[in-house]
Amino acid sequence: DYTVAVYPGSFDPVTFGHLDIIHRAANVFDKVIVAVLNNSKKSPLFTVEERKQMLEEATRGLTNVEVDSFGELLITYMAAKQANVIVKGLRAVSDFESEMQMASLNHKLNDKVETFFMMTSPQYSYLSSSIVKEIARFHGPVSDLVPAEVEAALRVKFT
Ligand code: COD
Repeated sequence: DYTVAVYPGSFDPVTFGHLDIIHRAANVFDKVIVAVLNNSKKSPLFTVEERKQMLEEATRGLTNVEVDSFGELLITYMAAKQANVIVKGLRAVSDFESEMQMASLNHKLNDKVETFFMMTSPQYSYLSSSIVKEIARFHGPVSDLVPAEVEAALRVKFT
């Protein structure tokens, strides 16, 4: 069976924590679609197009990874893509509650869909897009947290 996995998120912006999950998922599943949520309740720093472009650049070497966006229920998007697996990353216990809720709800909406969780690599356990934006806003160093293109894009936003 050919397994298509969707890794959904805001990716505002993509970090080394996200990229670690993408690389590891690409080793396990036949195809990984990184799906950027369009129309988030959060007001994003980067547009969907900007977020997609940064993801595309960062995943260029990965032949079975595709970058896309979606603006509907995840489960609706997955059906259109004929994907049955959702990939999520888990950092701290604090991620667990909402991820558990989403996984259960998505499974209720479509019981063919399974959510697979990957534990963060320890060196990225503290890393989130919000913390990156916070540091960049105050012109702190983010080169260990995000790819160089993202660092440059953050510098532009915050000058
Ligand atoms: N290490 C490991 N994993 C990480 C790290 C890290 N350092 N940083 C982030 N992650 C993981 C997150 O745990 C998450 O799984 C993923 O990467 C994306 O993270 P974010 O922060 O970019 O994205 P979120 O959490 O804002 O994304 C939320 C979704 C877009 C997935 C969710 O809101 C959704 O599915 N919305 C669509 C509408 C829908 O279907 N709603 C009902 C859902 S039940």
